[in-house]
Amino acid sequence: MTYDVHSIRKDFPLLQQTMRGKPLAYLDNAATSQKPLSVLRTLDEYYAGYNANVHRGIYEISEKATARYEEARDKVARFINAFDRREVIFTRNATEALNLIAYAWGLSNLKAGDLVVLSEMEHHSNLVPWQLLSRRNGVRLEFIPVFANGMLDLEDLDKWLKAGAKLVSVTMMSNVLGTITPIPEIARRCQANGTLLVVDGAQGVAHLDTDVQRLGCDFLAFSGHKMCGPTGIGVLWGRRELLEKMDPFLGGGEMISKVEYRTATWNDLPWKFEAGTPSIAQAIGLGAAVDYLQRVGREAIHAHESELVHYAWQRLNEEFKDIRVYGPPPWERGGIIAFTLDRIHPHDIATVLDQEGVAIRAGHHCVMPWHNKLGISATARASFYLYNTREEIDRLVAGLKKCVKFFGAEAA
Ligand code: 7TS
Repeated sequence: MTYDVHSIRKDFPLLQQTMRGKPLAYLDNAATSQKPLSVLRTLDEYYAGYNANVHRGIYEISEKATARYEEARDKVARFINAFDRREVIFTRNATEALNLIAYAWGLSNLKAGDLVVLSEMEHHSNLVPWQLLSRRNGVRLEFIPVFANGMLDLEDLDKWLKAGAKLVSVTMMSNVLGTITPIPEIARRCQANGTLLVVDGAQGVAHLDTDVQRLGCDFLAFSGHKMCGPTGIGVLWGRRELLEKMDPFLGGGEMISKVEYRTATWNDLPWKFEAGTPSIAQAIGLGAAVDYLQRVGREAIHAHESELVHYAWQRLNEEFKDIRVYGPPPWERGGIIAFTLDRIHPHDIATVLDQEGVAIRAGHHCVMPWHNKLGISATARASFYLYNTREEIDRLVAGLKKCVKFFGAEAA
């Protein structure tokens, strides 16, 4: 079956609009994705038809809400091939899932001097929680270097594993360089050493066929809004034996079994980690997003994005002599491409492109330390998803040409 991007675009109402009077070319998917009608309708149906709290009401609409919420968990469990549905915990986003691991696992399993290894290209969400942990209990943080071609130095990882690293936490796909990290290989090395592996799947799960059993990691964190789902819903997947042993992250309703004034016992998995009223509509909406992505097919989506990034990489390098494109060659990356143009600030690039109806992001993309390491304050970044087209990349290139003409002439 051929990939029909034009019929896919029809599923996304937001893509039908104009921006600054021009058709919208939405190339900021690493920040958040657009939502298909099936997800929007699912949210509407919930609020208009069976809005009620879950796990507590003994009446029809509450039972329906509970059933749909738990069905969404089953869908997510199948989507990532979890061993067991109880391993899927709903959070607000990937950030909360990563914080949950740092607090609930890190605080009770790590002590001063224990080694936690991250990479140099981590998003702040997979860096600051570990810094907070380090401030509390004195764990030591070390960083696997990223080569100039955007790949991780795995020999350096081996060095830290040999030094007794207790936990490694790395991204599945870099949100700046687009690098697809070799998680199964990293997992093999961690396992052989008895080291836990956390994977930040905020970018990866939305774009790559994800099977936790094949990845071989111990925890995986991701966000619904980057994979056609609503904001306010994320997932922590973890191995059951680890989750069972962990203390809760947040306390409150739903996460308890029995409560007395001075003590309480915990609910079973996964609810032990879902304190308070959860993001009900959003979880059900995420279930609809999973259905949608599976209908299109994740391999087909990845192949489409890969073609787009090949095209973008080639056109950017051909058309601009003063361009610097960061990260690995297109065959080793996802649909993310960050670049700088000599003498033109990335924010100016984004502003000119906005006038052309092209939405990209400029800035440090919450990966400040990597930008600092390179001595740059910002990059411009285009990021693609299942509904983007070659014509939109042509419009990106045309907009950049205007930009070069405008600012290049001014700088000369
Ligand atoms: N990890 C990675 C690799 C990310 O790219 C992001 C968000 C997060 C974690 C955090 O996700 P959240 O849903 O919890 O916020 N990345 C971006 C970005 O690149 N531009 O905006 C958000």
